This record gives sequence, structure tokens and C-alpha cells, in this order.
Amino acid sequence: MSITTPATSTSTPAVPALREARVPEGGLYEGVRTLNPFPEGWEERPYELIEVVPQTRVIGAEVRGADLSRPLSPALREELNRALLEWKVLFFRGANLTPEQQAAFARHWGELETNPLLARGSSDEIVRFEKDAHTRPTYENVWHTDVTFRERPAMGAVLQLREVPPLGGHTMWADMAAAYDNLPPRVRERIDGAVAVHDFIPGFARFTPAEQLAELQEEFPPVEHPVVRTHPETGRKMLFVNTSFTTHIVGMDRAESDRLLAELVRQAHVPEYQVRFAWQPGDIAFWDNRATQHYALFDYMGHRRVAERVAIVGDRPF
Ligand SMILES: O=C(O)CCC(=O)C(=O)O
Ligand SMILES: [Fe+2]
Repeated sequence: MSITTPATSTSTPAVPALREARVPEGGLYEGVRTLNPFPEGWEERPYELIEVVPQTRVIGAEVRGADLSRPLSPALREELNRALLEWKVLFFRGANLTPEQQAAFARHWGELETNPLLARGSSDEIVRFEKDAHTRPTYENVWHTDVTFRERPAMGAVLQLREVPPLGGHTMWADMAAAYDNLPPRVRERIDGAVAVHDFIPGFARFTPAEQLAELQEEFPPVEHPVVRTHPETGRKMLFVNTSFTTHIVGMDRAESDRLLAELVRQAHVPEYQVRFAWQPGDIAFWDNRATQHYALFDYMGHRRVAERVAIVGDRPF
């Protein structure tokens, strides 16, 4: 046996050539995530009147010990608002409110919206979503923030489930502050200061009769909102574009805007930013529509699901 001596002792060992690692535009979003429920510098204080039980690291908390059927004291309203700012969607199990009580609860946060695009419940302010064995999905199966086609999109909404299918019919929410926090610098640079156009047509045209659409077009012209909005109460920056209503980014050609928007709206799909709620009849969810997107799952074809919602008028996003 002989040992061959390398031709020259200084030559480097042969390394196989590596293929070019090409990452499609839109990038990879693997790795560690920054998961802060609170804005920077937020002072965390104990709750005195309610119990707040977080459901994930950043979004969703079950609130116990609050009676929503009666007018809220200022102190209780303050704690609930603080919990809403911290956890972005609050769950109240077994609240069983009448539509009037539900509306009165929401009014502690401001004037209520009326929505000509959705089915009316027992008053103009109550939207009733009633699905039965024959209905097809409409607003479901898509991540969205409510009514961003308005100049002043809803500040929040209070949804109660009246009838729940035997299995499924859950709702999910995603934290748009966490989504913003984790954007790579190359994306942040492109969107800080950018403005997007929002329109109800993409989200609603397919299930609104043509005559009504023509009228609604007049009532709701396209509006512009910042791609990154600042939360008016916490000062936190949040990604503010969504699949249902954001049509394009101002000043970009169509292909570039489409590609960037596709990457941005995909951020709602990241599991670490999400919470999923399995409803029982009489449960309530109260979400901060400024800070979140949501997704109603239509996975109960052939069954009934009945929900009622009120929405609170919001500010103009900045
Ligand atoms: O039915 C649900 O779970 C939520 C529906 C929805 O998108 C909404 O209430 O805004
Ligand atoms: Fe919605």
C-alpha cells in the first residue's frame, strides 16, 4: 500500500461546485420571529376587574369576569380597552347578549356603522350572517380587514355566534403589528411612506347584484390609505393592506405593485401571528380592526351557522 503525495502541498482540497441558490422573489420567511404583544415602551399593568387569558404569544385573549349585558363602568371600559390594545381580539365565552345589548356594549367604543353591503339584522346597525345547507361562501375563506374601502374603516367589531355548525366554522385573526415587525428591511424600505388604493369591488362584486353595484360604486369611490398605518392609540406601526380590498400601490407599475402586494398580504398567513377561535353559541369576539386581519372558515357546507355583528366607526388611517 502506498500513500500518494499531493502534487503540491499547498493546493486546496476539491470542493464540489455549489448550485446557485435561487430564492424566488418574495423571499423566504423562515427563522426566528419577533413576537411582542405590546408596543415598545408599553407599561404592562395588572388587571383589577377582569381576568385576561392570552391564547398565543401575540394575539387573542379570553376575558373572564366581565358582564357585558350591562353598561360598563369607566374603569371596566378602560381595562377592556387596554386588553383590546394588548391582545387585538378578545373572546368572551357564553356572553349570550341580545342584539340590543351587543350594540350597547359596542357603543362604549363609539358610533356604530351601517353597512349597505351586508344583510341587516334586527336594526340598521346589526349585520346578520346566516348560512344554511344551501349557501355558498361569500365573505369567508379570505384574509381581510373590514371595510378598508371606507375613508374611515371600522375601529373594531363585536361578533356573536348564535348558531354553530356541528364541526368547524371557526374564525382566525392575524396580528398586523407582528407582521410589520418581522418584515425584512428590503421590504420595509419599499413600503414606509407608501400609499395603497382600496376598493370594495374585489371583495364584494362577485356576490352583489349588478344594479346595486352601480349604486354602491357611487357611494364608495376608491380610497387611499397608508400601506403601513400607525395605531392611533398605541403609536405602533402595522401592515395595512389586505386581499379583499387593496387593489394597488400608488406610483408603481402594475406588475411591481401586484408582486409586492402578494408578498405583503401573505404575511397574514404566518402561523405565529395568528389565533383561531372555535365558537360555541353565545360567544363573542371583539377585535381591533385597525391592528388585525381575520378569516372566517367556510368548512361546514351543508350546515347552519348564524352570526350577528356590529362594527364601530373608526378614524382615518395615518
Ligand atoms: O363570520 C365570521 O366568523 C366573521 C365574518 C367576518 O368577516 C366579519 O364579521 O367581518
Ligand atoms: Fe370581516
